[in-house]
Amino acid sequence: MSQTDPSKHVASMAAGRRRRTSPNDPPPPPRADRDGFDLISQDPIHYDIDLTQQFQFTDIRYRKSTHPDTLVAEIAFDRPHVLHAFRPTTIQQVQAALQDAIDDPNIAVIILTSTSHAGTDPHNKDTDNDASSDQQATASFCAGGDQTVRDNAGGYMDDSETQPKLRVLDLQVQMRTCPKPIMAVVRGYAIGGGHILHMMCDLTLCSDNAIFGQTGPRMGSFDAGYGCIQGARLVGQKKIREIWFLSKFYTAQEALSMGLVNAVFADDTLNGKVGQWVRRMCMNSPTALAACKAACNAADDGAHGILQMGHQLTRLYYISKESQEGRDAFLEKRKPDFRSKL
Ligand code: S0N
Repeated sequence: MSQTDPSKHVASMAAGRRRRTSPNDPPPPPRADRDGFDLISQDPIHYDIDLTQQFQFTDIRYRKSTHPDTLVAEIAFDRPHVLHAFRPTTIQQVQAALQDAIDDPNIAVIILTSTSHAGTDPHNKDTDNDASSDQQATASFCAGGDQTVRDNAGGYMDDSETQPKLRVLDLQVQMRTCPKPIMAVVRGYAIGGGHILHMMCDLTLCSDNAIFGQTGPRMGSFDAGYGCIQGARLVGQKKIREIWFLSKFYTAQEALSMGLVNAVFADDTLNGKVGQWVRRMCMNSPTALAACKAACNAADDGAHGILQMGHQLTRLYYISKESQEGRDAFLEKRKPDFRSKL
């Protein structure tokens, strides 16, 4: 798949900055591409590195794009036989991939999705285009905790655990504190714990076949943490209570109208739109995005939220001459002269 011509980006960024020749000139007429966003390529992202085998991942696919326009790590649930429901092993692998993506300076944006592809329609299981694929399963982003490994002793248990755990809660925190934008790309079902994971993402783009909902009260479970708190922040107190108390499902358009997702696209255009959104974020300042994310979370996350803001502040302070003077003075066994470095 071809990547964008970088000169197009320059043109797109310049589109909104055209100078008037005289102060009396009228402002340029409004255009759909006034800020250049519509000029950005909608080519789907080309992933040139597949790290799934290297990390010995069994439950997820982990890929990266190293093209400078699309510095993306994609983490995709890959358990289609259970509609990408997660077991502890799945969550551990998502956490390992996420940490790798956070630590990789060449990754700007992280995508959380599933291996469900265009053409798998949860409303009609017979519409899958690829007859040879196990994607004959209903399209799904994630159907929540795998109920076959739900243990009676207070959590989920598989061979990877020494005792039952609710490991997905650790993943939620890791996503929340991740300094890079995480975008959910949802096809089909985002249900239960899977729905909460999309809510934990900074952005959600979905196919018009997406279906959203919490099932906990029907399945004998609930998430009294971010599942309720972040949900209320997104859709409001009345609506999140409806979502939990009624445990019914919502269409993509309903999700859009209640502020649960950023945008809905026709299934066969979704990958291109994802490429467009990612390319714009890759043009923008990583520190600005990290600080905005920390600021959006700060008020709700108490001391932990302030910690995230403080992390960015301290990182920038470490880069300053003033901060380095403290270290240098210590190493040179002299009194620091901070004022000379202001
Ligand atoms: C999504 C639904 C509505 C799709 O229905 P459809 O299209 O009819 O497909 P099915 O035939 O039902 O499904 C296809 C195959 O997939 C299996 N499957 C689906 N979901 C799961 C699942 N969650 N666990 C295990 N298997 C699943 C089906 O069994 C079927 O397999 P076969 O073909 O072999 O029969 C429908 O599938 C549905 O309603 N699924 C269940 C959705 C659900 O309730 N999810 C779990 C909700 N709970 C959580 O996610 C809790 C998460 C959690 O860890 C947590 C977090 C914080 C605090 C607490 C908790 C906690 O667990 O308590």
